[in-house]
Amino acid sequence: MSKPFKGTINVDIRDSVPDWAPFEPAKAPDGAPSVVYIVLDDVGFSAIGCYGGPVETPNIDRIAASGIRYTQWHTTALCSPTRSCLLTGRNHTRNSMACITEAAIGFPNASGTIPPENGMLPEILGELGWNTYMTGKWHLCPTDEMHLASTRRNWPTGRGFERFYGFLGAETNQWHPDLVYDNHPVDQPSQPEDGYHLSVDLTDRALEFIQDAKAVAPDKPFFLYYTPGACHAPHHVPKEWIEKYKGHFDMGYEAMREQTLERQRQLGIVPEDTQLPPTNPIGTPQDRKGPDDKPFPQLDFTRPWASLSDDERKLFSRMAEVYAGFLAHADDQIGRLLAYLEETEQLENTIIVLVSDNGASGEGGPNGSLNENKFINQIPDDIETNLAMIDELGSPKTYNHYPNGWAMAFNTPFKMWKRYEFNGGTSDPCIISWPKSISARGEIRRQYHHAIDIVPTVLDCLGVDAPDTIKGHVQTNIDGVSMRYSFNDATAPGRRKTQFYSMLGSRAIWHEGWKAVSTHRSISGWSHFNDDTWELYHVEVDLAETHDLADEHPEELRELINLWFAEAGANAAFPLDHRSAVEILNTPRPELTSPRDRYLYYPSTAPVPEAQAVNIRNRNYIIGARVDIPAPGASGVLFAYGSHFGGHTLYIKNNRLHYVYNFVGMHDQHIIDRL
Ligand SMILES: [Ca+2]
Repeated sequence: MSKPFKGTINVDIRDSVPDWAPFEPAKAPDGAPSVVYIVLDDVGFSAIGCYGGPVETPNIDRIAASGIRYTQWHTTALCSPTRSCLLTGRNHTRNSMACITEAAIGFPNASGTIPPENGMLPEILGELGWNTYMTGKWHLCPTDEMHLASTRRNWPTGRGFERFYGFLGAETNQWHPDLVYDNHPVDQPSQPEDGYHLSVDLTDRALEFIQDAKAVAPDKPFFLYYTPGACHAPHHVPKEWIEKYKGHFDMGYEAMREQTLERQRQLGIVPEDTQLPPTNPIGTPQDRKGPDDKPFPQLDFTRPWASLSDDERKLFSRMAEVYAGFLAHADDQIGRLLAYLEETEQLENTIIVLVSDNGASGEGGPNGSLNENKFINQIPDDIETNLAMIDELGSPKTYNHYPNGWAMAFNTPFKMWKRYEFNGGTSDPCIISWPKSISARGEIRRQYHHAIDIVPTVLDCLGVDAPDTIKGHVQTNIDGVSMRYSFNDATAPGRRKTQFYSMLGSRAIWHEGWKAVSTHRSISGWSHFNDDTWELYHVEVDLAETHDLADEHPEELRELINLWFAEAGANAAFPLDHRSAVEILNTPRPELTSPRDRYLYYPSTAPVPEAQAVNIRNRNYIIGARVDIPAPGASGVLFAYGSHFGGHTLYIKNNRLHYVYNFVGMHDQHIIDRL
């Protein structure tokens, strides 16, 4: 609420007394800390060093060494939903983010539009005197609002960020990203051959944003939301980072899981007696079918390492090396951020929260891929073609993802991966450091918490109450609880009692150390939710969900399932959507303009995103271009859509008109005609 004017107003200013208080922007209290969120993508529980992983992450480990890390911290099983929790403190379904924004449906639980009544941390802190910056992945804007004719209500600048540099969607090419600066797309500042990589660019901008304001107001604190594309696919990284890991994964994913578990035991990340669940814990296409004889999709089947050919092992190992290099490179960029904060003596009073947004990703399927567009179009990757490209993996020539066996390994000791409500989808690293106030150094915390608890934790640390209204919108209650009680007390009883989970047909409920979880295969189209098989685990002592107690405790299981329905109802979780990816992505959605027969594009305008661009699939079309050719020998592109990995283009070269149709990067149809 604005303050009342307490001056005196008369006809003549000389007889009047000013009062600036109602007009001044808020100032943060003296000595208020800055806040940095570092949100890694699809990194899962056990890739990074301080969680026992095989990837060297000295900078992330340094954050852990100067603070605490949680071993029972959780997320939703996908990107947008978790990010909505991290910024609002509400459950994903209450944020209308039951799934990713691309999967929006016309229901309150999954519209892809976070209600303004669920205010975001930057909206709160910006009004209280913090600068608010974001660099990286947003993924909280519906697809039909990611263009220049759109309202910016769901862009970062529409939700409280004063400055933004990054990308709006789920993923982007790390060598050639779809960059947006504040409210419009921009070209990348340099090319890969000149050393460009998105993780570096995002870090440059983060430092620039902070320094720009510090030059003017050195004591003004900031909130930085730093969300690199790493390590979501495509796994892109300079080759020297990949080479560091040459040979490190030759033992295969099952063996790597054993090694990681051993390190986790030594570090105290998991109890000594933790056992590994089997590979393919919910079945395989050979031994399991859904209701109505629906098949178990191939995507979520892991091929045993022993069954692979030598060539396959070579290729799969390289894919893990690329991923490891990508993560190590991201860690190096985090190091630049830390070095800046240290040099400028800000590190001591900055609250750093580092998390992964969900478990490691199984989207590469059993064999991995060199071009995700093939996978999306259900075209199997061909091992010989991929092997021929092995030295190019991670370069601008690939759009790659590792096989799901590595997702299993990077989620050690858990079952399954991203999309699933087993701990492999939802149990993630959470590291918090604030040297000025957290006295613990490198300690482990075992209290059970969730992404919704981060906003209340930050507000608690800053001494800020969540506002009743934000820009006139009466605020809803926050679901999360503050984790601050556990900062300096490893043995404090946990303050979270219950947490419900729901993602793409997979469901779970955690309550006071026990967890019920359905084995419903995600995006299966199986339906019959009332016939789901539920398993029961005492996760307080069985983190890896290896001893199903459903038969021993049927009444307790029934109570937990009932609690799931109660929580799901309270959190507006229905309807459940577990249709196939194709059905979900093709759901009719509102469009600003309806499809037309004629699209007119002008030179020198901004790129038009795919969802709004002319759709030439499965139809005849004519491309006409009115061109002035000033002199013989002119060349250049008239129209281009897509990239190296799929698309089409019309251009002039050597006095000839060329048209290329590039089907998912594999079949070039090339027509040449005279001008
Ligand atoms: Ca993610």
